[in-house]
Amino acid sequence: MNKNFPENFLWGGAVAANQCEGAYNEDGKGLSIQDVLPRGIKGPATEHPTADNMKLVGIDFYHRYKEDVKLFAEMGFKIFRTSIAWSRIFPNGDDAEPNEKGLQFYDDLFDECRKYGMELMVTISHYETPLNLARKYNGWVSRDLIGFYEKYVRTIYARYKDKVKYWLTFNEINAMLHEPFMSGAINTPKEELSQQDLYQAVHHAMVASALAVKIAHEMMPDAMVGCMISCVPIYPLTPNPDDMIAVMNAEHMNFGFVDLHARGVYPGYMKRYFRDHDIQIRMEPGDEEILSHTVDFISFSYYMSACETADPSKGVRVEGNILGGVANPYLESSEWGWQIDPQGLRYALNQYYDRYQKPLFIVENGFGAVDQLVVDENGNKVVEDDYRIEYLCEHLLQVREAIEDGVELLGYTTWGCIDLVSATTAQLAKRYGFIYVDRNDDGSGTLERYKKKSFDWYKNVIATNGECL
Ligand code: BGP
Repeated sequence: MNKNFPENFLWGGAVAANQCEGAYNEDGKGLSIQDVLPRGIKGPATEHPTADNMKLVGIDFYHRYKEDVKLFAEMGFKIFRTSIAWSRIFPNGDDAEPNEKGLQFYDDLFDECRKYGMELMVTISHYETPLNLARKYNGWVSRDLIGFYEKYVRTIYARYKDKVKYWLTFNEINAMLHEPFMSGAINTPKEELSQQDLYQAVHHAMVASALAVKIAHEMMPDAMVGCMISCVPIYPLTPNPDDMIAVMNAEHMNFGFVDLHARGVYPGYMKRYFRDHDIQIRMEPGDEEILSHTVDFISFSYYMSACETADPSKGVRVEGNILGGVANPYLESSEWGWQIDPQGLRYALNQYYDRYQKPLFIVENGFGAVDQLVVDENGNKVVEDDYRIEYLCEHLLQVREAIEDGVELLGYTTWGCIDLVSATTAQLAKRYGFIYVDRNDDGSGTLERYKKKSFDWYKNVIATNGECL
C-alpha cells in the first residue's frame, strides 16, 4: 500500500530570533531576557549582557538572512518558521511607540522568503520577552503584561497581515511551569515562586494567548493561529496502576494548556489542582469570554518521550526538552541525554488528534549533535551527518503512519534548519542544522555556512513529498 503525505503538505524548517539573529543591541533593539542568560536554563541570569553569551552574536542571521533564506529555498522549503524578537519592536515592552527599524527588518526578511514562494509561520513570543518586563513587572505574574502583549500583537498583525498566514501565540507555553524566567519572564527565583503566583501568571498568558487568537480572527480572516506545546509523551515505568495515575497527573500538567487553548475552558482536573493546592485564580470580568476564542490548529515540538513512576526511588531522572522525566530502559539517548523515540511521535499525533480533532502541525523536531566539518576528496568542506538523517527519517516514517491513522497534519518544520544557539544550554556545539555555521562556543569561527549531507537528503524528501523515505 502506498502511504503518502497530503498534497500541499508544508515542509520546512524553524528557528527563533534570539537563537540566530544576534545583533542584540542594533537598530534600536532593547534587551530581552535571553541577553542575560549566558548559560541557558542552567542560569543564573546576569545583571547585564556578558561577552560569553553566544546569543549576542548568534549566527548573525540579522545580517546574513538573505544567504540563509536562499539556501532554505534551495532545499525547497514551503514554509519557514521564525519568531519576532518582541524587544526589536517594543524595546522595553511598555513603550508608547514601536521601533520602526525593528518592524522594517521583519518586512525585509518576510519579503525575502516570499520572493521564493515560502509561507511564513511566526512565533509571537519565543522565550524572548523584553527584559524590562521581567525586571519592572515580574513578567507574566503581572496582569499588565496582557496589555503590553496585546499592543505588540496588534502592531505586528497590522504590519504583516498580508505576508504571514500562520501565527503561534507563545512557544512551548507549558514550559512556564518548569522555567518561569525563560518562559514567563518571571524574575522571582524558581525556588521562591509560589504556586499562586505561578498559576496566576499562567492565567494571564492564557488570556493573552486567547486574545491574540480573537484579534487575529478580527483583523486577518484568512490567518491560522495556533498554540504551541512542548510535547513529551509519558509512559508508565511499570504496569502498576499507581504508575498509570502518576502518568495521568503528569500528562494533565501539559494537556491543561492544550485543553484551554482548544476547548476554551479550564478543565475540571485543573480546577481540582487549584483547590487541592489552595490556589485562587483572580479572573476579571471578560476573561472567560476571551478564553472561549479557541485556536485554529495545535502545534508542538517533539524530541523525546519519558517515563513516569509513583515511586521516585525506582526511576532515574533524565535530562530533556525542559520537561525531562524518568528514563525509559528501552530507549537510547542523544549526547545531551534526550531519549530518542520515533514511535512516540506517532503516539503523540494520535493522542492529540483523538482528543481535539483539530489540525496539527509539528513545528519542531530534530537531532542536536556535535558535528565535524571535514574536507572531502573534492576539497569541499562537508559534514557527514548520517545520524541526523537517520533520526529525521525514522521520525518521518512514524509521521506517515500517523497520517495513515487518520491524523490531519498541516506540516512539519525541523528545528534549527540552520545551526543556532541552544535554548537549554546556550551552546552552539549542540547543532541541529542542515547547514553548518562556522562558529564555536569560545566565540571563534568565520560564521561561514556549509551544506551538510542532510541538506541534499531533506531537499529530496521535500521534492518527492516524502515518497523517498
Ligand atoms: C525547544 C525550544 C527551541 C529549541 C529546542 C531545542 O524547547 O522551543 O527554542 O531550542 O527546544 O532545544 P535546545 O536548543 O536546548 O537543544
